[in-house]
Amino acid sequence: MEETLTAVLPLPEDYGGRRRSSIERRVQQILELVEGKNNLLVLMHNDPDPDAIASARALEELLRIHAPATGVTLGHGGIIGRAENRTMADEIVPHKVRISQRAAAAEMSVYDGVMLVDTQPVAANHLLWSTDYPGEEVLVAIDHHPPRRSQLRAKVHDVRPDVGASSTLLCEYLAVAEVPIDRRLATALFYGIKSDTMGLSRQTSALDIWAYSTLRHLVETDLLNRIEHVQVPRTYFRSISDALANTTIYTVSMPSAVDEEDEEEAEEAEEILEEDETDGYRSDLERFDLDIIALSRMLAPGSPGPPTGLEDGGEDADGGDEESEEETERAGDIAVSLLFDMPRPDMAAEVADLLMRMENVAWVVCLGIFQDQGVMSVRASDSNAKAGRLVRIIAGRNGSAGGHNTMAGGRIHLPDKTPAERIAELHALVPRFLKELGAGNDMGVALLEAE
Ligand SMILES: [Mn+2]
Repeated sequence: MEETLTAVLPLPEDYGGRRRSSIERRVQQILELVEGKNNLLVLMHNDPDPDAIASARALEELLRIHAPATGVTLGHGGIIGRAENRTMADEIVPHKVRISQRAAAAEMSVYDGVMLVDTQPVAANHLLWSTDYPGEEVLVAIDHHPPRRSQLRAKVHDVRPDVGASSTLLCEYLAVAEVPIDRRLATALFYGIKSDTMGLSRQTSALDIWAYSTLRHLVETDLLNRIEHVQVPRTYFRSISDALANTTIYTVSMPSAVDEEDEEEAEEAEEILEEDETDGYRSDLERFDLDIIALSRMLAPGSPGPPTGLEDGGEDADGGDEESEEETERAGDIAVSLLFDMPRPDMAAEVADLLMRMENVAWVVCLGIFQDQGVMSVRASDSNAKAGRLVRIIAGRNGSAGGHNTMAGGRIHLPDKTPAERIAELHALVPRFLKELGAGNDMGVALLEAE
């Protein structure tokens, strides 16, 4: 009987009427957009993670309840690699389809509408990027990644970078639209938020705390355990062992080390950032997050205090004012891991998360090769760090990158290169990262040989 329990998520008690009607309006818009559509594609980003999977399933449920005549397909490009994510996909979205990069253009013509979750039209990490599908035709984009400077917007475009997970946004939609959710979906959304925010420890807003605490009572514990503690093949440990053997620890000597930055390179970087950087766009919904800070404290007395990113009064995190610059220069260790020939593209992110557990670590940079691409995964411990900005500088014009202050990723395209040349390219990235992080002169010490 427990398994079939369903519930409409209760909204926060002081959830404002304006806020509610704003979400209601968006739901209404979505329903108008899908009217008469028979074959919609809800598209996750490539190499979907738990947040993308849960968000896709939640949007499907919203449509199933409110637009039952609409056919919906859940799809993604890339590979679901991490064992936890594969298990989650098998349990939560066994009906999803994988669309190959090569067939993307042809396959896209089958659908009469596309919605993006956990990504947005201008991002390079989804299949539309490799087709000529017009981004402004995307019906819906619900995402929490910092937006790029672009006019490209979905028809219903809800992008809130202060929120820790797209699953949180979907919880808000489901609650406002009074869609009852079962324990499986609750578990999926809970794990989506948990994994994107590392259990509310990074990039967390008041809305995340609300969703997390509300979902917690509905979680199917067995299912969550099956996903979170899935067993892995022996080869997994070899990959981790190789990664650790190729990890070097560098130390930021002095905060002033960044002064040595080469002027020319800095100018080039600024140019790239001007094209790509977050433009500080804020959804009109975000400011309402302030309304429920008090509530969130009540809900989660053991939570890590007021969510970061809200105290700055809504200033753009990339504003670069002197004070916060100084705070970010706090010294700490930099762990750099090189992963040659990764079995799957999300290996770099997994190793990066693991290395973040190291004492005194300020930055983790994992660089790997998957097929003909260099994969970068960066983590920072300081919530004011600019990890997204860092990977955009490094990726430059020869790649794609994006992310938040504390977590970011990117790809560098390395076609027409021999395996040895790809490895050389990867090695060449290390001094560039170290220079940006103020450790350009440090020789480093191997992790497994360090004290
Ligand atoms: Mn996400």
